[in-house]
Amino acid sequence: MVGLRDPSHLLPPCGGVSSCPACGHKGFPASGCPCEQEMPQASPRDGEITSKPMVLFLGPWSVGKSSMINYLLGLDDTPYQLYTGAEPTTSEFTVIMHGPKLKTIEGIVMAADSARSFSPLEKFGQNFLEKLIGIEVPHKLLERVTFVDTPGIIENRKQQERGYPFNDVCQWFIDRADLIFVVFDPTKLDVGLELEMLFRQLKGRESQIRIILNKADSLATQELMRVYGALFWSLAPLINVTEPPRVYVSSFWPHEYQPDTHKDLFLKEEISLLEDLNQVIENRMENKIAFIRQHAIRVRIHALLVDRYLQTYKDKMTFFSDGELVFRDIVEDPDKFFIFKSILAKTNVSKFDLPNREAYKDFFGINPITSFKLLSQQCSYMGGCFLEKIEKAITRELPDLLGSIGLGKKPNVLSCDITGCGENPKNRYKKP
Ligand SMILES: Nc1nc2c(ncn2[C@@H]2O[C@H](COP(=O)(O)OP(=O)(O)O)[C@@H](O)[C@H]2O)c(=O)[nH]1
Ligand SMILES: [Mg+2]
Repeated sequence: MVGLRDPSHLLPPCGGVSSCPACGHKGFPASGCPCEQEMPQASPRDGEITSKPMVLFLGPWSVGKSSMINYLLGLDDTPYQLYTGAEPTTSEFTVIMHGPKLKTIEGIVMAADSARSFSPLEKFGQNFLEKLIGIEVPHKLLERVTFVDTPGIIENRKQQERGYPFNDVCQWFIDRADLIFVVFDPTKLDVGLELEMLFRQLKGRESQIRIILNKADSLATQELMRVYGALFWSLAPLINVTEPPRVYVSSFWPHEYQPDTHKDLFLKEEISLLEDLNQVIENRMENKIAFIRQHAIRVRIHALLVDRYLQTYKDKMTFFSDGELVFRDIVEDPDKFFIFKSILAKTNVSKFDLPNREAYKDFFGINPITSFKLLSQQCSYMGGCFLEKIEKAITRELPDLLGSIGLGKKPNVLSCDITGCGENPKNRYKKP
């Protein structure tokens, strides 16, 4: 294992001067308030819950994402090889999954198959489905994990030109990924708007992020150190966590490293990355339960907030009031009515879990307040109350389930597949 020096001293101080509306956090960077969460998306479907762990490859174009997948799966010089090149090559989201024989599956087919975890992607429209491709490969590693290759970020291209909501699609994958490799190469460390947007979307998924400084074989050791420092310097304002993310420095392709480069380091880094991948595969059940619990927490907070908006609306309404005006007043300035503060005061909600209040303007623009019922009215004699049930799931049932998995856990065959089952794991896919 390589002991990387603690690079936290490289992190510049938080640059912003504003304070977070959600929690009063001072001086957050341009990438947004660290305390605000996204609103809950549509409920997870069965296919998503039973799916294999997903590893997502993100980053600028031509940094070696497709080459890395080819390398990890040993696909180079086989008919399954993903296309790579120095120009922006991948324009599709490619899902590489296990299948009995090599097969390409069109996006429309994947989205139509409700047994697959990708059917919710249909909501991003036909233009996107044309840019979604599935490849089934009979590879052992893919029995346990699914890889997703993405089109690289191109800073000078406007999002609209892609013809589909690129950021929303990325967010969908980010929310579900068990491991997110954000790949860079030494020539593309500059941070532009698209990359900044990407890191904003990664907020809340910091523990899944691994930064890869790829193509390290193209630099001599001293130059590599400079680039490593520059990478942290560029990324620090974009990541709102005190602990710096794990950075893997190596060259993930099958060719020999250049003579004057730090070969031992690259090999050790690669082994660490494979161990990391193995951990994710081993923890898949825990991660799924954590995903469902995280979703339940968001749904609960959302329900409490909508309830608070509705209660405030009912309190303000008189016989002569114009409902539309009353509610607009509330939604324009929820703080005047202590909507968010009262949730913090009355319930055990963390201020860091509160969603972005601006999003509620859009939410109520689409879902009129009058279409909701108070939580106190959402109880039935047999079924109990909605709020109590979700609280029981968050505080008791899901943690109990997690505990029972921990107790019953045995080492599985898979760990041997990747690491060789020893103290010093072997990389099966590395050149001899
Ligand atoms: N020197 C070096 N070049 C690499 C490495 N990995 C990929 N490349 C080259 O970088 C270019 C872009 O690779 P590609 O996988 O298509 O990048 P993507 O756009 O991020 O998927 C190709 O010409 C690759 O041969 C590496 O580890 N070292
Ligand atoms: Mg590519």
